[in-house]
Amino acid sequence: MSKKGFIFDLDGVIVDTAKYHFLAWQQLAKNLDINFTEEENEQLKGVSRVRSLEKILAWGNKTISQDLFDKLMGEKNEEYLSYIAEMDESEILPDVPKVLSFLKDNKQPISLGSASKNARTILERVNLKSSFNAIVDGNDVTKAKPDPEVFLIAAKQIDMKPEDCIVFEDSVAGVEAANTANMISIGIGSKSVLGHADYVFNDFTEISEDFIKSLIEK
Ligand code: B16
Ligand code: MG
Repeated sequence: MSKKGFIFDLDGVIVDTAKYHFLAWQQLAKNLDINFTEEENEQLKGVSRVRSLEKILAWGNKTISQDLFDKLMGEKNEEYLSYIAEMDESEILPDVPKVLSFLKDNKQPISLGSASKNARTILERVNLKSSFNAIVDGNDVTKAKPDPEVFLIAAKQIDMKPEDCIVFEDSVAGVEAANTANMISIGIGSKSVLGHADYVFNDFTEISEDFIKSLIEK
């Protein structure tokens, strides 16, 4: 069988941590008297921590000092980590382990490509760290998605050319990053949001082994 590089986003693809980000950002917004909605939280998917806080402050028409900004970012992360600490394997999204095992059995290199600085902790919690040949996350990049940097580094770490890589992504910015990197983009979510991806599936239960084989042989 030929070889392709498979790059997975984390939040929204492997686990649903958006709900924990939401709870932590909501607490922060409440303390600042800002009304923060689930719709707004949707717009923070794939967006870095710094940029997320900038957006929340802009929605609430608030300006704060750099010191307070840094303090709030720290507090938000502490709260987020308290939810992460409770995670276990039951939070892995349906059929993700099946797809990872299929790729491993067929000797396909696998990398993580996430914006999160907590990616390694999350993978450890859900016991998936050893499924990845490389892990590239928010600590390894200088430019956030939609910049392709995270996926280009991931491709390099698994010794694959960008055009031989396939990216699974749930965010608009992430799909854009994969497209810019000249990789095949597979959107996980709704077609109405991720219409710019090469393929879109609601979740991994819709992705067949035959489809993955066809990508490998492409
Ligand atoms: P952290 P992904 C992203 O992860 C999340 O979708 C986004 O909501 C979050 O703000 C970002 O990570 C940074 O996360 O605060 O843990 O560094 O989807 O790229 O895996
Ligand atoms: Mg994501």
